[in-house]
Amino acid sequence: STTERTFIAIKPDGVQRGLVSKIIERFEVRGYKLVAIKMVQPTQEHLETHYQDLKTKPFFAGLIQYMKSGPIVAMVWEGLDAVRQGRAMLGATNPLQSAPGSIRGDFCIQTGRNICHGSDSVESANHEISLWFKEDELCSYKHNSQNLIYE
Ligand code: DAT
Ligand code: MG
Repeated sequence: STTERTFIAIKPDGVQRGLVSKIIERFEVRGYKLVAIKMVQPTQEHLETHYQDLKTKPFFAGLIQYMKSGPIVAMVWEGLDAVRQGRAMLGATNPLQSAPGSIRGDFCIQTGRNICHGSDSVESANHEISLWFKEDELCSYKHNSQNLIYE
């Protein structure tokens, strides 16, 4: 449906490297609708909840350390197949496997500094959106271009 939502975040390295506008632009020009955005300095506890499925991985501590090293830009984007297309637009987890033209494939090199996050399923998107945003931070509105982007 055209109201599918995904949680996309620009990680601390993406912010520090000045890639915020470029990453937002990818989603914006494609036609996805921005429904929430904020800059946030996440806490250890919040990040451990966000990445709870990875807590047994050897890289978990380093991942949390990196993710709390500075502010991130948290966003919700809405549109047709937003979760799956969002993942395709970010590229593979390991940037060495991310196709050129994807965000990771164009702007980063190593898995542990891959500049952006995107939900991997509709279920995790809903979970992540409620973890990062309060209900009243999500804006429901009709995109002016709705009838030009969708038939
Ligand atoms: P993704 O971010 O593509 O959903 P993931 O959920 O498997 O990937 O892992 C979350 C993040 O953890 C990933 O963006 C970067 C880090 N990570 C994953 N695998 C890693 C590894 N083998 N070494 C270091 N960091 C890793
Ligand atoms: Mg993931």
